[in-house]
Amino acid sequence: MTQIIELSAPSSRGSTTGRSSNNAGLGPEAGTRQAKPGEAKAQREKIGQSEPSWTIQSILELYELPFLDLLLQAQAQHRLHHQPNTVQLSSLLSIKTGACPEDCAYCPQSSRYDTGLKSEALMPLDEVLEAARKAKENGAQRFCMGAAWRSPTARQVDAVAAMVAAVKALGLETCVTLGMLKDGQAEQLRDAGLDYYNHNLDTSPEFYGNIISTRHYQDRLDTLERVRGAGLHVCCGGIVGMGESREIRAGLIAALAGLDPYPESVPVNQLVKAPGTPLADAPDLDPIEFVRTIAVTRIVMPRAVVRLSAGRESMHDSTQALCFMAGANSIFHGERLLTTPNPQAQADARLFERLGLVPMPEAESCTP
Ligand code: SAM
Ligand code: DTB
Ligand code: SF4
Repeated sequence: MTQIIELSAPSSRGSTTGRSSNNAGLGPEAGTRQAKPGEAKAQREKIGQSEPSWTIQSILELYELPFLDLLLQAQAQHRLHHQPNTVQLSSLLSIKTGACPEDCAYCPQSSRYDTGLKSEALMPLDEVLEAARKAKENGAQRFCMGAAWRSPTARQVDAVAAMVAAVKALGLETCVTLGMLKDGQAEQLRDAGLDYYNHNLDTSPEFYGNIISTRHYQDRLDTLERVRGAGLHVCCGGIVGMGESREIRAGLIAALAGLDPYPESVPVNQLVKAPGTPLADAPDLDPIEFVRTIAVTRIVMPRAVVRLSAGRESMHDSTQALCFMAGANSIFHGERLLTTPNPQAQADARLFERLGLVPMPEAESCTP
């Protein structure tokens, strides 16, 4: 029996989930399947032990489902673990831009490529706070600060820890992405008030060497272990649309699901093709394949918040709508990602209105 069937089998999912995938979620019973905030957490704790371990083959079987069956399964899983029609809003700020020594083939901030990006030193605390205040006014719940570093020095972590403490004091959830961490740095950031550390696996172990040569997969895993060991929430995902095969995408999802436990937050980035990078002319990924990737991620990591991350600026509203149907429940909100454009807040507000989506209540967004 494949894991596609096991997903809906009463014995593998606990007593609250025992229904056939064919009637799950969207039929007349849909109302009774929507987890209320308190229930969702209790349900997850019950389910925790019995989640299947995913192989690349079983993930590929999900990918190969008829599109509508896949979407239905994904939305059904979504409704077991998350409040439907709610989307978490994070805002991003590049606190240190460009001049990165790493050679990530997708990244406009690598010093190895001539991308025309103007490098900027670490931002002063007051400017970071001003940006965080604005993000909060505009409805963001989480403020994510990104730095173009391979790995931060002790002094750089001191400076970022001060930013984390100040942003947290505004009543925002905090997230940073600073590259690889050394022993003790995750604990320092946690003590400053950090909620999430973002560190992406980016792609499958097999494909990694095609994209990055200046660090190894194991380096990423080691940092993720330090982050988890410090008790921080893990935000870890990857990028699709880098010319990889479906099997590579499945390999990425298997690697994410194999983290123990799997990340609380999983950003799925569609490559933003930055001029000057080796991937500037990567072939477009079929939007349906992108939606499939979101759906498979949702099914394989049902309790995670799945973030429809980079790439929305060039994505049709209908594709985004399908991504929400497939279980995406977080976005970056605000007109910039790190160095590239993101949809205008007004455009997102219109899309939410058209789709009947609302921002996720804060209590729901922090501890999935
Ligand atoms: N330097 C740190 C690191 O690499 O961990 C933190 C910042 S880095 C820009 C954060 C993540 O942004 C990367 O891991 C990658 O997944 C994503 N990213 C960077 N450039 C991208 C692009 N052009 N399109 C999509 N995602 C991108
Ligand atoms: C993540 O997975 N995606 C965000 C965030 N984590 C830091 C970054 C996307 C960057 C897109 C390219 C840019 O704007 O520079
Ligand atoms: Fe540097 Fe991070 Fe960009 Fe890689 S992804 S080049 S490590 S900023």
